[in-house]
Amino acid sequence: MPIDYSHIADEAKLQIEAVADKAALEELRIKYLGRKGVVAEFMARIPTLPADERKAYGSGLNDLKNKIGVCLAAKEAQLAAIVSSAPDGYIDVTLPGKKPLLGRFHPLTQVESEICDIFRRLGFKIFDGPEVETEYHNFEALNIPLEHPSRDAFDTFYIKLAGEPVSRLAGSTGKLLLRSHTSPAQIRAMKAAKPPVAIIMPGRVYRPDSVDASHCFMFHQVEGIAVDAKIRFSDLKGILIAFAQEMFGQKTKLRFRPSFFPFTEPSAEVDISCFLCRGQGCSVCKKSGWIEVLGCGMMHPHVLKSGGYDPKKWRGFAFGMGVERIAMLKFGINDIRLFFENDLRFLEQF
Ligand code: 2NM
Repeated sequence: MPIDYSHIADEAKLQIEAVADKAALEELRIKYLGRKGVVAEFMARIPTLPADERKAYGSGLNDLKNKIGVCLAAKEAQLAAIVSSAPDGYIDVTLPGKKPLLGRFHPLTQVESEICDIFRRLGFKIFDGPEVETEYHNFEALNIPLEHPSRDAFDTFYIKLAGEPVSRLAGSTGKLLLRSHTSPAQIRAMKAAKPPVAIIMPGRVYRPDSVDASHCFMFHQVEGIAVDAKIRFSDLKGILIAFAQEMFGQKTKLRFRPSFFPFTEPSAEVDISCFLCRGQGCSVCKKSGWIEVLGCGMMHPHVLKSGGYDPKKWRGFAFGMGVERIAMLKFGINDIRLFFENDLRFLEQF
């Protein structure tokens, strides 16, 4: 019975021709012609065959061995020719290319940039501030009184300076802390610029929350302010509607609900109509048709004063949002911890 080894020969030929260096070629030689290689394995079966079949089987195998040998020799000669004819700096453009590993921005960076780009187009300037802040900038300047619960050590990371005990309750001022919102940087920006201004402030903020699917002790905010002589709540609404429609789609509707923040009066929380179910009710909007994404209001006179602006001459609006929350909504992510684990299987999806 003649035995057909041609598919093995074909496969070996393809593999050998694809090789680009001597080491890989040697690996293939061992795979096919080595002591424990493909051919040797077939050879080892010969004694188990009926005597009258051994000859045909053996000569077929010899044929296979020769064919592979010819391919190996041809490739070896080709590789040698490339090396010997290669002048310094020679690049063999016929070699298969290596796919470059493309980097990308972290999904939070992507969303933060998208938010900032929209406000930049609306005329806002981007400012930056320190993450280690003073109690004054983080609280007092923002009209957050000494006895306010957000000043408690359970809600703010205070920084212990050498030799200084950390008290649980922030009774005295003058301590350093990790900013719990980006607003303190806005006070600094106001002090550095004359009104009218329109500023946004992206960055990291810190709060000692227990970590779970929707909380982390560090997260990102984008806050903004606009100050002008006669700016009013309807300007705030217009800016936020324009932002939300750029971010979530032109059909997005906004709902302003009265709320309270120490630094704004009046204050509101803002819901967008659910971009998934268009208000019909789904799991993302918890069947309400609305999703909370922002807080906002008219700047408190105390805050204008802290920024060095005369509240009798100037008014301002302010707003703030969480970048993680918006990224989770946009990408359908259900656990905030995924952003900070740096698992490539997660990151490579964005
Ligand atoms: C919010 C909600 C409402 C806010 C206030 C200020 C500043 F600096 F003017 F005091 N910046 N951002 C603000 C107002 C932030 O986030 C939920």
